[in-house]
Amino acid sequence: MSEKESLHKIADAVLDYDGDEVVRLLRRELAAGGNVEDILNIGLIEPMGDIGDQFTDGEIFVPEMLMAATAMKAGLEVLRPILAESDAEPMGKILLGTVQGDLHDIGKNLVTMMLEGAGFEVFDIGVNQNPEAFAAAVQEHSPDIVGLSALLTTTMVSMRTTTALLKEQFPLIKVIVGGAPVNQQFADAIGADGFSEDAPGAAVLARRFMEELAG
Ligand code: B1M
Repeated sequence: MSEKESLHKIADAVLDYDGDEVVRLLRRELAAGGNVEDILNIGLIEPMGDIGDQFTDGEIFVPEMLMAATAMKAGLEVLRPILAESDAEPMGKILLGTVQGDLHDIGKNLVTMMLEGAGFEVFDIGVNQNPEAFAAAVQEHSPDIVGLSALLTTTMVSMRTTTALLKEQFPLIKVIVGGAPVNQQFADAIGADGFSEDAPGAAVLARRFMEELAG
């Protein structure tokens, strides 16, 4: 079987909502020396796009979307130690969360892993966090950067209120936003310092901000 075929088998297992099979195939792929980035992109992220399309087309409903997410997350947990591997001195502290009204956390979890891999100490406060919860967590952990994730067009408004509150209470803090409906234009409009469309990009952006903060 070619590497491409074996990666598509992982994707098929996500589409079959079969987390055990995802984990089994993924471990086999890693043992065979498979490329981690390809495993992530082709085996785990691509099928979630297909799941979204099936949901849009009315072929599946929320329970199926949740089962696919559970299978994908099982695979992500196998990759976590590899993605988060870092020998570097802590680069800085970053606080991450999904904004109020939004329960999507796979993208945020991926951002967490990439940031850990880039040498950041990450405080992940979870999903459905209101602006006050972000502000309280900043007070508690004193991060250099705050990252906000949103997957719904309806929760982007919470990104705006959270950014506004953080900027009012902590003017020096850098705010990064991301998630499928978010773009640079929106980030600029709400006064965020940065936007990244994916997890590796968020790590690059965060490193750049740390260099700027170091002066
Ligand atoms: Co939801 N859902 N969902 N869902 N869901 C979407 C987002 C949707 C596009 C599906 C669709 O209609 N095609 C749609 C949103 C439409 C819109 O607003 N435009 C949608 C909907 C409508 C809903 C509900 C409203 C459905 C309902 O109840 N009728 C409901 C809302 C619940 C709520 O949040 N209040 C809902 C529920 C769910 C589940 C709970 C069942 C489940 C989430 C499980 C979980 O996360 N634990 C789920 C899922 C799985 C999806 C899809 C299928 C997959 C999302 C995903 O994990 N993608 C999604 C369809 C899609 O995305 N095509 C969909 C993989 C992940 C790696 O990508 O999260 O985009 P993503 O993260 C990327 C980037 O966006 C970026 O980096 C990551 C990759 O490197 N990124 C950042 C993310 N955060 C970042 C932060 C950064 C930087 C980059 O800096 C801080």
